[in-house]
Amino acid sequence: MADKIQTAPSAEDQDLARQVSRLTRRSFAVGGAASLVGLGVWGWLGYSREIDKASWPLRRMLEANEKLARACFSGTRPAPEFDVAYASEPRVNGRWGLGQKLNAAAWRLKIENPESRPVSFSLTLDDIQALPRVDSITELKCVEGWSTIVHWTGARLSDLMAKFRVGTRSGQAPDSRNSPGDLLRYVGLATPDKEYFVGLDMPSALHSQTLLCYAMNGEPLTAEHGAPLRLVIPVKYGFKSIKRLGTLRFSDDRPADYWAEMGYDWYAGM
Ligand SMILES: Nc1nc2c(c(=O)[nH]1)N[C@H]1C(S)=C(S)[C@@H](COP(=O)(O)O)O[C@H]1N2
Ligand SMILES: [Mo]
Repeated sequence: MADKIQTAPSAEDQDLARQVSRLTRRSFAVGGAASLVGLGVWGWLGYSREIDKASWPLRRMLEANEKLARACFSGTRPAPEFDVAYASEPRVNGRWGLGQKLNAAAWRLKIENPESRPVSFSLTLDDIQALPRVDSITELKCVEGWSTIVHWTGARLSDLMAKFRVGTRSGQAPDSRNSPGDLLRYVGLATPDKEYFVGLDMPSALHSQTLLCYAMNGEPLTAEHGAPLRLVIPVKYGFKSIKRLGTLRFSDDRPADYWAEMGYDWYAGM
C-alpha cells in the first residue's frame, strides 16, 4: 500500500467530525456531571430503576455510545487489516452453545425470513463454501480487555444474503444504496441449541468484513472456536462473533442478545 497522503477532508468526513464532536461534548457533559456527584454515584446507580438489566444512568451512557458509534460507522468504513505475520491463536473465550457434541454431517444453517418467501430454508456447509472465499486478518477484541490478531477465512454474510435473497421485504437481493427501505432492520443469530444468541443491525451485517468463517489461521475451525461455521464481525466487540452458528433470522424486531441481556451495550460498536 502506498503511504497515506494528507488531503482535505471530504464533506462527509467534515459532517462526521461535527457529529462526533457534538456527541463527545454531550458524553463529557454527562460524565462530568457524574464525577461531580462523586462516590455517591454508586449508591445512585445501585438504586436506579433497571432498564434491560443496567441501571438507567448506565443505560443512557450506553445509548450515547451507540449514537457515537453509529455516527462513526458509515457502513463501508473498514476495521484495520493486518499482515498475516501478526496473526496468532486467540484464547478460547465462552462456550455457551457449544455443549452438545457436534455432528458435522448433520449440521445445517437454518435461514428464517418471515417477512418474505421462502419463509425458511437450510444451507449446508458446501453451500457456504461455494460463496466467494474471503481472507481477512483482523483484531478480535473482547470487552474483557484482551485482543488477538486472527487470520479468518470464510464467506461474506452480504454474499449469502445476495445469493439467497434474504434480508429484504421484496425478496430481492439487498441493495443498501438504491433501496435502503427494502432492507429489514436486523439479523438475529443463534447457536443450534439457542443457548447463545446475538443481534446485529443491518448495516453491520452487510459490512464487507462481516464473515461466516470456516477456517482460522489457515486451518479448519476447531469445535471450541466455533466449528463448523462462526460469525466474525471485526467492527464489533468479540461477543458478537458468535461461534457454532445454527440460525440466521431476518426481521424488523431488534433481536435478543446474550450479553445485552446481562447489561452490556447491545450495539457493541468500536
Ligand atoms: N457460541 C458462542 N459464541 C461466542 C461466545 C460464546 O460463549 N458462545 N463467546 C463470545 C466472546 S465473549 C468472544 S470474545 C469470542 C471469542 O472467540 P474465540 O473463543 O474463538 O477466541 O467468541 C464469542 N462467541
Ligand atoms: Mo468476549
